[in-house]
Amino acid sequence: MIRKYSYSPMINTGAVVKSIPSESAPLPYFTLDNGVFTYKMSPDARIYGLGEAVRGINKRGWIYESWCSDDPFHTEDKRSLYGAHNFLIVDGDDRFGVFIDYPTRLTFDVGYTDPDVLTITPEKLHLEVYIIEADTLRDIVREFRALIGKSYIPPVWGFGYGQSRWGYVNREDIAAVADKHEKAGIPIDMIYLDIDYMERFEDFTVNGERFPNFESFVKEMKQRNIHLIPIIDAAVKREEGYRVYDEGHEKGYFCKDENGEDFVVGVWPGMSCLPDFLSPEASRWFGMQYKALTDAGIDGFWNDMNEPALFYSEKALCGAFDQLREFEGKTLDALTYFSARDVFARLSNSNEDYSAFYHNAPEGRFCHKDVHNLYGYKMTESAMNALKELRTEPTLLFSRASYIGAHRSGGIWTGDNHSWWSHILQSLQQMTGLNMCGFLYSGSDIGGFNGSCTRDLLLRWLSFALFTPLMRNHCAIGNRSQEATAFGDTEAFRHIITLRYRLIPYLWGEFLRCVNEDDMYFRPLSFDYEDDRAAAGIDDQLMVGDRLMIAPIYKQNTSGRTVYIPEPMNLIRMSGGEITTERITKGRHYVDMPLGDVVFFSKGKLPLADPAMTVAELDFENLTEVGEEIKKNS
Ligand code: MIG
Repeated sequence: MIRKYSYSPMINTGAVVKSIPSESAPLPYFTLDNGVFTYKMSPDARIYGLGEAVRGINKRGWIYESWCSDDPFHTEDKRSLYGAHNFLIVDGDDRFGVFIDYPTRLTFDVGYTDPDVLTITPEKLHLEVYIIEADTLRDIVREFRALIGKSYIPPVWGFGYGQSRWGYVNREDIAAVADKHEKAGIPIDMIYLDIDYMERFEDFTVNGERFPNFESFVKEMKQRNIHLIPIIDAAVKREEGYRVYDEGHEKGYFCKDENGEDFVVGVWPGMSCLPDFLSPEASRWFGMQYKALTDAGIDGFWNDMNEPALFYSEKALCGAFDQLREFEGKTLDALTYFSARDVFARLSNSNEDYSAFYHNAPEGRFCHKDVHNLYGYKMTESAMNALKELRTEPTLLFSRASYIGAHRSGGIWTGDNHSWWSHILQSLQQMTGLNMCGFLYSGSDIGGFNGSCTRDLLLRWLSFALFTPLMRNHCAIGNRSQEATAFGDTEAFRHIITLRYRLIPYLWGEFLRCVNEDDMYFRPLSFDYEDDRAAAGIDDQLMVGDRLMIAPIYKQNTSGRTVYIPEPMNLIRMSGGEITTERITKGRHYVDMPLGDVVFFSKGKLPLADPAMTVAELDFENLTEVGEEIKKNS
C-alpha cells in the first residue's frame, strides 16, 4: 500500500509515474516539527536504501546528504556522491519504505546524532512524502518501483565487457585495445571514448586528425562486433562559430544568470554554458544533438559532468585573482598561506555558483540551487527521449549524476572511485541501494578510476564485477594501464571474462525479469531470508537474480573467506576455465578462493552458454547446465 503526503511541492520532478491522491490524515511513523521529520528507530532496526552512497548495506550510523556532487574521493566520511536517491526502508519493529520527492538538498541523519533517531531534513518544506507498506522487504521495493516506473533496459550487448580509459587519444589507441583483446582471446563488446575524441572538448564533435574517417572506423569496429561509446559532457563550450553553442545561445537554451545573460562556467572546454535541461524545448534541442554521432553509427553514450560539475565560474575566477592580489607582498603566516592556497580550490562546485543561475521550467523560473538534484536526471532523460526518436534499436546510455526517475532513461556508473581494495566492497554494497531505486543497469569502474591498479586487484575486482549488469574497466589519465591485457599473462583474465559471457543467458534473463517484475537484481541476503538472523548481518554477499549468490574476495593477499550459506546450495567453481560444482550445506563455511578462481553459489541449476568473444556471437539457444536442483531440507 502506498500513501502520499503533500507539502506544497514547487515542481513536478517526474520521479513518480502513478498519480495517487494525497492523504489528509497526518503522516504515519514520523513527527514533523519545524520542517524536520523525525522517526524513532527500534534498537535493532535496519535501514536499507539511499542508492549511491558510502558505507554499508545497512545505512544506520551515519549522516547522508542528497546533493549531487562531483567528488572523486569516496571515503567513508563523505555524505554525498553523484546521485540523489531519497528512498529508504525501515526494517525493525515497524516495517515501511519512505520516499521523499524533493529536488534539492535533503539530509538523512540515520542514527548519527542520536543512535536511535532518524531525521530527514529538507532545506524548505516543499516536497512530497510517500509511505510504502507491504508484507516483505522485496514487496516494499516492488511497490515503490511500480510507483516510479520501469527501469531502463540496455541493448543485450550492453551486458558484454567494456574497456575504457581517459587517455586513449586516437584511433590507434582504440584499435589497439580491440587487437590486444582479440590476440589474447578475451571477449569485449564495447570500447569507450573519453573526452579526448572531441574537438576542443566540444560536445558532438569528433577530432578529425586523431580520428580520421570516424564513420568508417565506427563501421570497421562494428564489423568486429565492437561498439564505440563516446562520452558527452553536460556543458557546451562558449565559442562563436561552434554550431551547438550558437544555436543554444540564440534560442535561449542555456541557464541564465540573474540578469538574464548566459551563465558561464569553466569546465573541460574552458568557458562553457549549461543547457537548461529543465526546459522542455532546451531538453529536446540538446537531445537531438546526439544525432551528429548516431548518424556516424554510434549506438551508445555515457553522460558525464552532469551534477553539474563546475570547476569555476567566470565571475568567481575574477574574484579569486582579486583576492590573491591582496596577499601579495605580505608576510604570510601559516594560516594566511593556507587560505591563499585555497582561494582557487574553493571555486569548484561552490554554493555561490549554484545559487547564481536559473532554469526555465514549465512551472516557472527556478534558481539552480533549489532544483540541483534534477540536473543529471534531466540530461539523461533529454538524451534518451531523443535517442528513441533517432534510432530504432535500443541505445546504451548511462550517466554519472542521477535522481530517482532517471532509472527509466538510462543506467548509472558510480563515478570516480579508486584502485583501492575497499572499493570492491563499496561497489557491492552500493548495488543494493541502487537496485531498490530502480537503477538496475549499473556498475563501478572496474580496477578503480583514480590511482594505480595491480594485477591481483583487477582479478579480484573482475571476479565480483562479472555479475554487475554494467561491466566496464575504466581508469583515469596518468595512472598505470589496467586493461585485462596489461599485466603480462592474460590467461586468468580470459577465464574470468569468458565466464561472464557464459553466464549472460542467466544474468540477462534475470535482469529482464527484474525490470518486468520491478524486482531487485542484486539483493542483500536479508531480503531473501527474512527470518534468518544470521543472514541479516551479512553485508559482503549478495543474491544475484533468483538463484545465484556471490561472496567475493575484497582484501589483498587473502586466498579464501568465510561465506554464510543460508540454505543448501551448489558451490560452483571456475578454475583455469574449468567449471566444477559441489554441494554446500547451510551454515558458515571457510571457502578457498585462490587468485584467478571464481566461486559462486546457486540454489538450483544455472544455464551456461558456450564461450564467445562478443555477445553477438553468443548462442542463447544451446545451453548447458551447471549445478543441480536442491530440496530445501536436504
Ligand atoms: O573531471 O572525462 O567520472 O569517468 O574519465 C573528470 C574525464 C572528468 C570524470 C568521469 C570520468 C572521466 C573523466 N571525467
